[in-house]
Amino acid sequence: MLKFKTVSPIDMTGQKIVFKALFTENENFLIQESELKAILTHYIKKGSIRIDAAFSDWQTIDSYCLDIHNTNSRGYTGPAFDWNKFIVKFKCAWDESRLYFSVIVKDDIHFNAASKDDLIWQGDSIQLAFDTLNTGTIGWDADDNQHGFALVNGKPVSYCWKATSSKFDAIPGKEKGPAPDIELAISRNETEKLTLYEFAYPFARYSPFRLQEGSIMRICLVVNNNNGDGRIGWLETSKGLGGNPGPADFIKFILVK
Ligand SMILES: [Ca+2]
Ligand SMILES: [Ca+2]
Repeated sequence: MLKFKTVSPIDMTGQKIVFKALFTENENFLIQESELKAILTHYIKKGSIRIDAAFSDWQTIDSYCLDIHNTNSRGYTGPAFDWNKFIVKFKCAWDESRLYFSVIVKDDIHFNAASKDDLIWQGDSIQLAFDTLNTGTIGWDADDNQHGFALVNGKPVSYCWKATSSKFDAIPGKEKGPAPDIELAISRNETEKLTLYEFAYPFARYSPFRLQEGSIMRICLVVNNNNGDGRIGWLETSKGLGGNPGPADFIKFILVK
């Protein structure tokens, strides 16, 4: 194993690193450049997070930001939107049995009028996909999943567009549809213009990923924006979900203590 230190902490902002290896036998160099970036997800003591769309229980966890630098508006033809007005801060954490997310969305107008749960992505909403075995395939694979969360007419809604295959864990009934086993709270603060999401994935929803220090998968988080006149676009942690789907572009998601 090769240990090294980075100039600044590893996060979603890529740091360019260059590995240079000298082979003494023939004095040839091997130079490899790569961009180091990842979401580091910290352990939190079991029972410390309450799913209530209130975030005082997340104070010890650092947040990641998505802003104008993370926008994608593919397919949108409406009036120009100032993406400085739409900002997301999110956090993630794990304990021995659940994977937790909190997402704060600064959004002047919350709009989601989905007539069916599988259409929640067209309004203000979250889409979250896991590549649980970190395979990074070009298209979807049996170990990938995709869920969504939205406040529709004041009511929190969750939906599973793709579940991981039960061949990994023999858990039956993992198919498209509502995901009531994901504990979910969403609230809207009209004074502050904030939409607050908090949710926890149980085993059936992250399996075959394992909750232990050093576990790695790939994820993509998309936060859609609609102000009442169609899906303007979205903020994303990477490509691979809002547009052409597939985990090849997803960002690494690493469990640390
Ligand atoms: Ca909470
Ligand atoms: Ca909106």
